[in-house]
Amino acid sequence: MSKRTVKVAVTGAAGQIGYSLLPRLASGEVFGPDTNVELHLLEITPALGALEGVVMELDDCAFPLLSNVVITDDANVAFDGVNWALLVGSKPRGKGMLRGDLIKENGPIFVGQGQALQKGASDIRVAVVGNPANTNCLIAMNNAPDIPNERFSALTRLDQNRAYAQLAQKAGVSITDVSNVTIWGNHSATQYPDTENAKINGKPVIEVINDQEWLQGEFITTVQKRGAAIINARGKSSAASAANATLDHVKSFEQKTEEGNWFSAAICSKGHYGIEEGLIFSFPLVSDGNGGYSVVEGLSHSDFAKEKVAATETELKEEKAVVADLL
Ligand code: NAX
Repeated sequence: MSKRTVKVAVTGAAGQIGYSLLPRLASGEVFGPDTNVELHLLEITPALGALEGVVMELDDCAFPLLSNVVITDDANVAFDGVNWALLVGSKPRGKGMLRGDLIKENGPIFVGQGQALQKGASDIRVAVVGNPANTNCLIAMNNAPDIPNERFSALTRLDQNRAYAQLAQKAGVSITDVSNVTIWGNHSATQYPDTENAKINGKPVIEVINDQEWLQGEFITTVQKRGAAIINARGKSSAASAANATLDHVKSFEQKTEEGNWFSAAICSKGHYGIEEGLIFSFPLVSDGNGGYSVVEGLSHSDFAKEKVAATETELKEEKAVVADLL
């Protein structure tokens, strides 16, 4: 029987996240041993030489499932017929640059790419990693009217994974003992990593880590500011962990969610939990394993949580206002 082929576009493929992401995509770990992977790699023209070097390394990995690699500086070529588009490429935040400046710099990239995404396969799904991820996703989604809104998502999985690691370390348990952590809102310092609804070995987190001050203080700020801490320590932003989270994100949408658990990703709000419709907001999600997913409803929020969720929603509304002319 011939294998099916999944076509995956990766933008910013010559960057540091791309370098960690591509070999793992090509290895088959995401789509399984019965699926070939065709990579469509997009870069800006000056980076195409470096990208050729990365492709030489992919060749030298001799991955049995990697059926073809396309490299291009044209988004229309990159997204032609793809089933997944991973939008990683964007300009990094320069020294002294404000978040608003970054949004304005990167926004136009996602206008052109949004239009080109409409060349994708009829089942195309889009995951935005490049920052500011939620708002870039909002721009791409609004410039791709032919693609249903629910096919767009932005990455908050790195935040979720960071939260799992912090909780497991604090409680002295393994990662697999932690479940049901939610990241609400924006992939930024206003995100709200929610432990009120999370569990450790099936028990509410507060019963295992009996330290409300830590859960509402240091834990949240550690997760919110982890990206900056890594830049301080490493001199470069997170790459291996960001690539890993991107793969986890795709797997979570591809596979049926484990009974009773959920995962976090930013998707187009339909008004769940009172969040403004149309914002790209991170929610707890379950996937049916057939391309469909839904928001987990009915989770409770304390006054503390409500305030945090409102703050990250406010930030997303402000970001939306900055890019209003691109939507
Ligand atoms: P790099 O600067 O190493 O790579 C970015 C690549 O994108 C470069 O090779 C550049 O040439 C390319 N690029 C720029 N404009 C492009 C365009 N119009 N079309 C195609 N490619 C283009 O950054 P890297 O460390 O790989 O990070 C990529 C993005 O991920 C950044 O925006 C970064 O802020 C963001 N991150 C997002 C995270 C998340 O959890 N959502 C976490 C990690 C990371 O900070």
